[in-house]
Amino acid sequence: MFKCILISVLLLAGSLTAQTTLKGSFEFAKKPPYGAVVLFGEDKSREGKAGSTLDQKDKMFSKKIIVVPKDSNISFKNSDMIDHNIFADDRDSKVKFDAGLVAPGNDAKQASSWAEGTIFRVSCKIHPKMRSYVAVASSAYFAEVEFDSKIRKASFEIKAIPDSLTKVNIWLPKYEKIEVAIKKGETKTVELKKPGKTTIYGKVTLTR
Ligand SMILES: [Cu+2]
Repeated sequence: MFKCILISVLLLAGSLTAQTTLKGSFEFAKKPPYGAVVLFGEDKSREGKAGSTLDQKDKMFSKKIIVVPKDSNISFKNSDMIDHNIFADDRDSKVKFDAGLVAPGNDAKQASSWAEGTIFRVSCKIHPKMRSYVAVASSAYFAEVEFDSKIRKASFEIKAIPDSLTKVNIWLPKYEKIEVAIKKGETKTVELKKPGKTTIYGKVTLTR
């Protein structure tokens, strides 16, 4: 009996230490994009599970970028006192839909059947300045990173990452997708580029 408890405690301690935190920071030379998504793409445990909510308040989307699992849904909520519309007509990803008018206090649900890794822009036809990005990712280990056009720097953290996950994926709208292997105790810096271009727009430093 005692031996059994001792083994359980040891197993529990083992599983606790087999987790790490990823800390990272972005830095851009000029105006940054809206946001970035950093994730451990090997994990797909949220696929088909609970959806994500993107709210609208004060004529703004509540997030600049949002992660939504594949085969789930995204709920566009309206917390303003005025009507909003949500649509996507994204040239790069070919995502196209129009959720119609969303009245104050209501929401519109959109199924997320897009492929893992899809990133697209959503906007409001009534308020052309409103903009946000949706990234389709089913990992439970991710960070939604928002950038301020004036600050040009942002940091993030992903906690309780199992040691079995070794690859970090970094996605930014209109940028080249990055995959980098990182183990416990390592620090790596990666350059941020756009497809077909040699210009370095910024960098991201990761420490695990
Ligand atoms: Cu609007």
